[in-house]
Amino acid sequence: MRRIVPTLLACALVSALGLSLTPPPAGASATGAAANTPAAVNGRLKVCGVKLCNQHGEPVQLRGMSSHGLQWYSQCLTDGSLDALAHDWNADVLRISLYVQEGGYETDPRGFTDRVHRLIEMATARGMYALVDWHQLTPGDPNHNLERAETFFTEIARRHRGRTNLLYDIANEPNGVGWSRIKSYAERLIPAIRAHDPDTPILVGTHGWSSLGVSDGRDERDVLDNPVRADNIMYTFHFYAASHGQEYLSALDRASDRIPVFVTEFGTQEASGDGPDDFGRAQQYLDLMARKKISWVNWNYSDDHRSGAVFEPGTCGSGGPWAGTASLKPAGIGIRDRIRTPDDFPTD
Ligand code: IDC
Repeated sequence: MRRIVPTLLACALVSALGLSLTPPPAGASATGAAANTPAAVNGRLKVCGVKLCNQHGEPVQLRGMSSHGLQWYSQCLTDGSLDALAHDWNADVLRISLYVQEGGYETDPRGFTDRVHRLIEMATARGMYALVDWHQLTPGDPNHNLERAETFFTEIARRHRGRTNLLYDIANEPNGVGWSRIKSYAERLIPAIRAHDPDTPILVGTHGWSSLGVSDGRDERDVLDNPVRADNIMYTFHFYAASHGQEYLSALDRASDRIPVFVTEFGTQEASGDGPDDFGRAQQYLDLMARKKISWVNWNYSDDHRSGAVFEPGTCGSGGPWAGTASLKPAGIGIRDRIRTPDDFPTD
């Protein structure tokens, strides 16, 4: 509500004064975002040193949710569920998780690209950032999907380049492949995107399932020694609190002093996205990310049976209830509480 009220007041004022509503309409920016929302307050994001900065050049931390795979859980992404995400959870960002394999993009490029267009519009209408996630996973070498990624991101970049509320995640979780192969993938794909959209920050997955190499017995030095040659990029880090302990936490802490890091996926449970939650360990990560303004996205906004899906099974099929905690699993209750805490978005 606190984000909606000023919009309604502004609309009432405008109509009381008989002002013209075009263009842009009251309560919306030129990009179509609602006023007084995370996307309107912060505007276009830009990587500044090792932080993510808003349009005022100030570091910000975004917090939000990832969808589950669009090929499985599109029914959890409705007007009602996204209203709840934006206005009840107060999320800043929706990660749109487009699997490439496993029945995803490769089976119907046109249909899935259109679905992503629509979800970008739905996130935008609610004042959230839209994080477009190219969810390659198996095979783990992102080069396997390079041509598909060029086709997909070219269309996304051409269509949405005027928006200021986008982020691109070009490789969800590279695995079974060394850092240098991921770097060369990024250095081929990034220019293809930049040709159409020079300004949107681009997030690059790291080796070992986006663990900065830790899951492969390596670490962030591979990236530090051989960074991607591109501006306005960040590196991604994923963790699952019940599986990934101090070694991962320390790597995130060290790396985020040296390179821009965005946690595009994490869970409070095991790496399977299931099993018992470890809220104590998760809290250590959340505290670290708050202190260093590391943006994060939690997995996932669906009613899958696994413990990491925030809704109880059956919620999406019955259309909610979306707001409040009635339909939430324990992980969902915890993560909603955390996302709802006030944002700290400096404006000068
Ligand atoms: C899991 C889903 C599960 C699905 C599986 C298929 O929870 O329903 O069957 O993917 O690949 C990741 C991946 C993410 C995983 C998630 C949980 O990015 O796709 O989702 N996870 O295992 N990395 C670490 C954990």
